[in-house]
Amino acid sequence: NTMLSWQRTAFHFQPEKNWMNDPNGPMYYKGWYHFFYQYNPNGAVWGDIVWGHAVSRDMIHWLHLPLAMVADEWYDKNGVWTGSATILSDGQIVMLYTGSTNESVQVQNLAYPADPSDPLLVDWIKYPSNPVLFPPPGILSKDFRDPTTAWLTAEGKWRITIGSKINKTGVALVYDTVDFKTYERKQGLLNAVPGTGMWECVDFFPVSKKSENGLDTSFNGDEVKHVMKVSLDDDRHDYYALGIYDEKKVKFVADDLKNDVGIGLRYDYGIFYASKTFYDEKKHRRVLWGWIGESDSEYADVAKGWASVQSIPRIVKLDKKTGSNLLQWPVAEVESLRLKSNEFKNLKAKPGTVMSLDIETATQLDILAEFEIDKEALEKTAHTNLEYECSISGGASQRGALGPFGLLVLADDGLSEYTPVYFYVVKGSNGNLKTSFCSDQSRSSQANDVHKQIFGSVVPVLKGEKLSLRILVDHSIVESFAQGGRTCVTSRVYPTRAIYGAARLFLFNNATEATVTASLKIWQMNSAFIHPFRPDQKS
Ligand code: DQQ
Repeated sequence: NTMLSWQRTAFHFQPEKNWMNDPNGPMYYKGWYHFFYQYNPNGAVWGDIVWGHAVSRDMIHWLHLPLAMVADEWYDKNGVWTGSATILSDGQIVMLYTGSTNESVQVQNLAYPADPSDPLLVDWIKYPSNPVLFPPPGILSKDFRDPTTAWLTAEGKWRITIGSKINKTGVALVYDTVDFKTYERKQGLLNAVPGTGMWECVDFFPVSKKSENGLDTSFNGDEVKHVMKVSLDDDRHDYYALGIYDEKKVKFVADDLKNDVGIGLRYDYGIFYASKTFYDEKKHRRVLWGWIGESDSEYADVAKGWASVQSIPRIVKLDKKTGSNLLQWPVAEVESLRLKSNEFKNLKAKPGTVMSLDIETATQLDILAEFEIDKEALEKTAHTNLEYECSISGGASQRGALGPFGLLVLADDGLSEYTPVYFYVVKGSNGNLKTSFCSDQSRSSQANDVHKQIFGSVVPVLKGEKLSLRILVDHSIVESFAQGGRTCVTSRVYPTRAIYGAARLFLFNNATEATVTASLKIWQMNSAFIHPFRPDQKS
């Protein structure tokens, strides 16, 4: 359907056609980044799930490979579901994944490369004695899935965790193994949070308190905090907590139990689910992948013949300045797609301004922007008890003294369609400023079969910091990062007019009091030309 073909992204990973969901088994091996994903080879809706596979030198330019695993055994007949890779100390690769059996029981299975000397890892063998794990007593047969990457214990065993639920409490079960074939269930739970329901795609990894580098999953010690991430099936968002992992007690204890209810931070306040990290030993960083679904109708997905994209891989690290959240930032490799740039320095936007930024086309962009509110307005603005929450606000049209201001992306000339990505600052009753970072889809499209929510959350802004944002615009995806990645918001938008050459970019300030000074650098982005692998590219 050519009417809808503009929605295909140019530099976000997606298969050539059909449905995709969770990232699976990401890793770096013999010079190649490997990416597997939940895939329906038969259509643009979820079902018949198998493992798609692609490889890349830089996590931006991808080559599609044949399916890695299909549903050809009784123990994965109803789906080759999500799993993770572990690279053993001798370089061997172990893949654990969930199979939905012929009777729809969730079991864990082992697979490994048929030829470890093949850097592309094209062929996979399923362990002949699969499954290696069945749902344990007290766990329902459909509540046992998505094994993590394994990490080493002090006694030299490999440990994994698997998400589940007990009544309405989301839980992470723990198993130790030596050979990945037989497992010992550890008593207790790595973590459990009442009321959160089924935990999908648990991820568990260390982040350094000192270094900017990422850490191998097995790393532990005083210089480390642990991250526990769960994907909540009930509300389809990825939540995380920072905390301490006690290996002996087989327990993760979140730092902030009172505000968090154990697991209250979000990777992304927009559309971002079933995410998974891996340690990239080539560049010593921890990299996060997340599934970004559609927010149009299933009917539209079938018409366009595909559904879902993956986020640009993000580096994840501890925010050393706050100590209480992660930072996420697109891998530097995406900058290799930057083409011509435009710079705008110290643009003054008075209250109520909309200013066109003349940059030619505006469908494939990398935008960096900084904003400063004039001091006078900051001082004279009255304190208020009003709270601002992006998702229940009036979006970019709700005016306050100190916001909203930011950018209108994927806008058309007449502003019949636009997506504001903005800051909204409130001066609280104690005189402190509280900043929200939001993405407003309410006027993003003339189409009426698409979701038009307002996404976002509070973003910590420390003394002396300017407000800063980065936005990656790629046709139907807007991936936004505030304050170096403290708060991230990803949305899908489906304009009908602001497409191709008709798409524009505007600066806006809809505050009533504040004049805002903005400086921006905006790059046109090349396409990544993701395509099937051809043998001449092997070198
Ligand atoms: N997707 C997979 C499951 C996982 C869910 C099935 C999360 O393994 O729990 O496609 O999106």
